[in-house]
Amino acid sequence: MGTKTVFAPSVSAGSPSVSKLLQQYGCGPVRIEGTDNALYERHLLFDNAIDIGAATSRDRFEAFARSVRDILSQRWVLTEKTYELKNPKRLYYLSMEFLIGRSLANNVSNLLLVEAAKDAIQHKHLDWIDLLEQEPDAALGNGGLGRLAACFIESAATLHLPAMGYGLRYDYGLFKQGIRDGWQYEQPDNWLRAEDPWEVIRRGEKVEVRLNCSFEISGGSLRAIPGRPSSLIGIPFDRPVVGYGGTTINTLRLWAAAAPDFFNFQEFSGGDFVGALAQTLSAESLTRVLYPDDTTSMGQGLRFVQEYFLVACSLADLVRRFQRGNPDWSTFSEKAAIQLNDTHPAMAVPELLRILLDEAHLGWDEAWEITKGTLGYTNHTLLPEALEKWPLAWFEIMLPRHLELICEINRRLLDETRSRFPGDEGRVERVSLIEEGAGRKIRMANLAIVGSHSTNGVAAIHSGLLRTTTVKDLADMFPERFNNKTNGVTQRRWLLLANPALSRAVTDAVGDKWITDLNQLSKLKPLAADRSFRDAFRRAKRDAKSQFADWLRLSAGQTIDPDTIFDCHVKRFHEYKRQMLMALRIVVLYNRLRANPDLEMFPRTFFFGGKAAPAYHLAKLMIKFVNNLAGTIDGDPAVRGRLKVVFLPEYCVSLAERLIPASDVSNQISTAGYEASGTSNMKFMMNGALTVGTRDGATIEMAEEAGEENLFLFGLTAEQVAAGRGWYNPQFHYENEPETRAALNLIFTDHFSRNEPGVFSPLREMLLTNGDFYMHLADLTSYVQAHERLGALYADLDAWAHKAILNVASSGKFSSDRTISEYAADIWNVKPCPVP
Ligand code: NBG
Repeated sequence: MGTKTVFAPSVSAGSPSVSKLLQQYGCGPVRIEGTDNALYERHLLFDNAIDIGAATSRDRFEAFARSVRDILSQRWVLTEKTYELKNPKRLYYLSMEFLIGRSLANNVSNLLLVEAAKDAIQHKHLDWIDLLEQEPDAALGNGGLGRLAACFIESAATLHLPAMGYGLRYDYGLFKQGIRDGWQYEQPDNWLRAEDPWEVIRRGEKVEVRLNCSFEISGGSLRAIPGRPSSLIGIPFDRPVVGYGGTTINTLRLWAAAAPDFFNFQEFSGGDFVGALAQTLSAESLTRVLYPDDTTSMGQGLRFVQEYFLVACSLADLVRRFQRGNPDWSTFSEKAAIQLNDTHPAMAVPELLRILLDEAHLGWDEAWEITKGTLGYTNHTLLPEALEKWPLAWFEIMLPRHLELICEINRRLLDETRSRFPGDEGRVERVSLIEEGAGRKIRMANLAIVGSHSTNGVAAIHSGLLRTTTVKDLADMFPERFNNKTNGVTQRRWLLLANPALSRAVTDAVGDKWITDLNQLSKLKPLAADRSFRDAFRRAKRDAKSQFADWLRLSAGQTIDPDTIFDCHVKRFHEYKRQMLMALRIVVLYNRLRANPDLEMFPRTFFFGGKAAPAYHLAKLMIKFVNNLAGTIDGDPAVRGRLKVVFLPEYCVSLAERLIPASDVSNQISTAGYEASGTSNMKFMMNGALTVGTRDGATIEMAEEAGEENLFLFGLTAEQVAAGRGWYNPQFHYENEPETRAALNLIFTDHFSRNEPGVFSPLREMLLTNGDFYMHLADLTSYVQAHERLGALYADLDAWAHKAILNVASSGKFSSDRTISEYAADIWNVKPCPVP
């Protein structure tokens, strides 16, 4: 693995000379390395005052990353200055999650400094791979929702939009996943153990957040002490968000919680030393850790305060910025658009209203119009267990003013409902912001919809279902607010950086404009039939596969054969994502091979990767099953060399960047109607994998773009799933389908759990006796058949390459540049503000 594997030279063609670039970054004669005042040497020696000869890999990484930050710093400052000067409407993206991954290679690439960095590495005899490996993934997110936010802010910067991300600076990101005896165990992700070279702390811009109560935190849970107001301090940490080309460098601002520095000195000197310090501890605990659940709302007090803290800090900050350049509050929504990434920051509705009423002293009507005009809300899931509802009592104790405002919003909403739909009390109950009952709750999705001018889903089918089922009554009342914005991913990270061999082949064939205009890939369509392009495509895939195999051998001691079909299912473990459906398919194949050793079948390697929420026992059991399946198959000489199952622990952004380019097959097999969009499906498509999938989420649109004949779609549609709810019975499939029955029997007779009898019986309940809510058995047969068609195609190398190339060529729509342009035009009304 040499340095050539990381940098895609495709970008050097036609890119400006290094000296010109350094001028763009205002760096004058300062060089990255090699002279007395070069950046790298200075950082290495002086930042930590170490002997250069004794520097560790981590020291070298930090020095290199800081050099890159130095280069971009003046542009970064200039970007903000330009916005201050031109005073454009700005976009603020509020998200509890930003799943950033690593930044070094991405920043170097987006700054167009690949060649310069290469030179520096050569002169300094640095090991680039080793350097990159020193950077921990910034895993401040769970999965798709957080990774989407990271792609979005990169696209916004590339499109020169005056945009800013706001999130929380968790001391601990998503847990690290280990596997012991097949079981997942969690370990803290101490990603800030060593100082992060990208972030800049801005103590001068701290904000104060007031709450109407105080807290005690013990054993990870929060106890509120009513009637004793307190405040928290939000300290901003800024990270550069480099747009491709390095002209716009936006900011991701992450808040860390701290105790106020004026905190109770009286108590301190009065002798309550421990009590006073404990206050600091509890304040800082607030942003200590990311909640590791992606699709459940857990109703924890600490999370509630985290959400409010994000909202309060961010709004105070952006309001302060607004006031610097704008004397007139009435122009607020012409100067700021705020997008709420899911309901997590939905407290922005009452918070903004409060600011406009209590601080700007506007009247209700004007304040309310401005609030709605400024806010937009994105829904990311229809799963009822994920729709946040917070106890009204918590608002009462912590945020009584906000509760008062919510009640007034609700009173007006219900009045309007009653006058528009007289006598329809059922509807009134459903649209209400308050769920009545023993413990009254605030429905955060209703609040976000009512308090904003736009509600969007993340793929066409999902936006449709949102409107027609999940929040139908609100959609009836405010139809003009509802719209769709199909997700996208940034091709800079997911193709240019992650897949240098394919990027090069693409650029050689159609030029490099695709880097900022992914629709250019459609020029590849005619080349699907071109022998030399097919060869180049195949070589690129083969390269990526053997590189992945090398990496797996070196990092985990696992041997895999790059000449098998790489058949992948990587995402969070969840029943609806149906990892068990893929596992059942493998058991069916296993049975076939055991019964008929001469069966013709192209050998396959199955990859699973993903984490389960720590409290989601069934998902953890699914991980255990996959691991046991892998072990049993490995130990069975009957299928050796033909089937291999690999569970990849610690699936994260960096692992996705290695695996996706190496994949032949992408499994997108959620129960139709349950995966809002999916985004890895797009990454696989861009990288030339073929999709086997249900008609769900954005996979439907992928098939529209590429032609259904170029994907392998199967299974029940969302309508069929919904219609089958009343009568579906998995027992029918068990009784009438011999292969289904044999597969389940093998599992239930402990073939994969010889030493742990009965361990998988909850899977039996899930799949069979408890009704198979996600309808695995209904789709198993057609799923197996879809893969048979795919296997037959693989035997014809040209036909396979043809389809795969057509998929790459049709992936243009799934750039987050397209998605962000749509948000900017339809929801935000934010225009580019190029930095000179
Ligand atoms: C997830 C959906 C995915 C979707 C991403 C990004 C949540 C709550 N939702 O299907 O499950 O691709 O959001 O929109 O994490």
